[in-house]
Amino acid sequence: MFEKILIANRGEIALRIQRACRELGIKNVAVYSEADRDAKYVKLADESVCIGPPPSAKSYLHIPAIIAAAEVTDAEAIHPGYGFLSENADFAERVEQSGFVFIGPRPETIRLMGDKVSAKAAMQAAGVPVVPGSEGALPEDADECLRIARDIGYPVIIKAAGGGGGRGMRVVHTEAALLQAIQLTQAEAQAAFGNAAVYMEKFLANPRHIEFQVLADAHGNAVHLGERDCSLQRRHQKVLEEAPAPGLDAKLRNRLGERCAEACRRIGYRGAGTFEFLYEDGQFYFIEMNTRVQVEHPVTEMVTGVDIVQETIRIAAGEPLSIRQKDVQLRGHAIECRINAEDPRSFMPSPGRISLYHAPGGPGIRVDSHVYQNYYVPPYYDSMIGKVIAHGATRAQAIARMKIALTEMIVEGIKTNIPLHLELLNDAAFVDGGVSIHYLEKRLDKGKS
Ligand code: MV4
Repeated sequence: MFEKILIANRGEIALRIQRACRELGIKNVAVYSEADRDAKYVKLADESVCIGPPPSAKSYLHIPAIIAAAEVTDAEAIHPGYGFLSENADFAERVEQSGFVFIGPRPETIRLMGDKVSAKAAMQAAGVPVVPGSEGALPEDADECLRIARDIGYPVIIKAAGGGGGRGMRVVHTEAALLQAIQLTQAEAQAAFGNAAVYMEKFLANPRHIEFQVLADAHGNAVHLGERDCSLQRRHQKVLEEAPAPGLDAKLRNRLGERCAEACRRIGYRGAGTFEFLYEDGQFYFIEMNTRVQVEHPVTEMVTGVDIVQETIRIAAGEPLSIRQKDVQLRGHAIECRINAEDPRSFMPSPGRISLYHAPGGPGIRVDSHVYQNYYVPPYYDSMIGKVIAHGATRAQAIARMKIALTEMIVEGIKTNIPLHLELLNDAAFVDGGVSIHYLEKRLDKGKS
């Protein structure tokens, strides 16, 4: 096992990785920008290194500064967390070329999944059901494109191979609009990703977003940890996630989860990964794979008892998975609310000093947050200040516990989205379970009129 790990991230996930290191008996090194000098994860770290000024491009995204920090502290491995450099194949490569272990998949795997065309082809070849669409990237020939769209049937969606997470997409409803939409998406893709390749899929009107968590080690073992329903989102930012997905039956879960685990074995996947699916009319359609630990990993930890972050570290150290598929039992239900420093109606960021702070507690409540009373929320980064996770024997109990927790929670001096969460937890359609990816935005639109 490693003796010392450098954590190339900030905020709650830096603290989360630090806790995993402590439990494994590994020393940790925090890196921080000048804006994060007073952050809790910096104070609690065994060692810390300032890597630059506040803007991410000059600190948390600055590869030479991070590698230099690992060199001066004599760390053996680098954990990237989520966001920032976590899915940057060039970073993973440079970490390894510098003699450190990158805690995550091989650079080739990150690159394969970063290109959504090659990711989809690899998963389809490995037996994962995908959205019907073009075979690979769209050809130059206009008539060919028209024929492909006619075969799929309108509406279709054009997506950039270099996109993902909602960037570089365009829905097309009629044949008359197709060719211009392809050209526009290609031009945008070239400008945004330096890759003009686009592909086409059947556009699903009202799906849910359900994702499967997997863990795979370097010895060919892979397991799935069930799924999360992340349908409640606004502008491609998840707001509330839960596990398991309401109404999904165990047979379908295990069938699809095993397909994902088998795909990992086939491609030699290593580390934690997430298979993103759209789910409509009882069918799963793969769209993308994330090659990192995700923000919402705690709901899976709460229902499986598996520490996903510790597993990523063990896997990177070459150890076998600590669990087999038969050891993975789902217990109860978990919900995560992302707490953001933002106006609950306008969604404008609300950085500033937290003048009063009380974290919730009680049965089944977990709080993953780096903030504290008098902490100054810097304006430079993501507005998420933490996550409240509620576990219960049933979904109804998890909802009830979450409502109690968020009612107890006090965050003053900045605005937060806690009022929005409390509204959602009382919403009849949410309480029923199984709302689509468009539900929250539609509900927010109605509130305006
Ligand atoms: C789709 C889709 C409907 N049909 N693909 C958006 C993010 C990116 N990961 C894929 N996305 C979508 N792909 C087909 N064929 C609708 C979306 C989509 C979406 C997906 C997941 C979560 C939220 C979303 C919000 C809007 C659109």
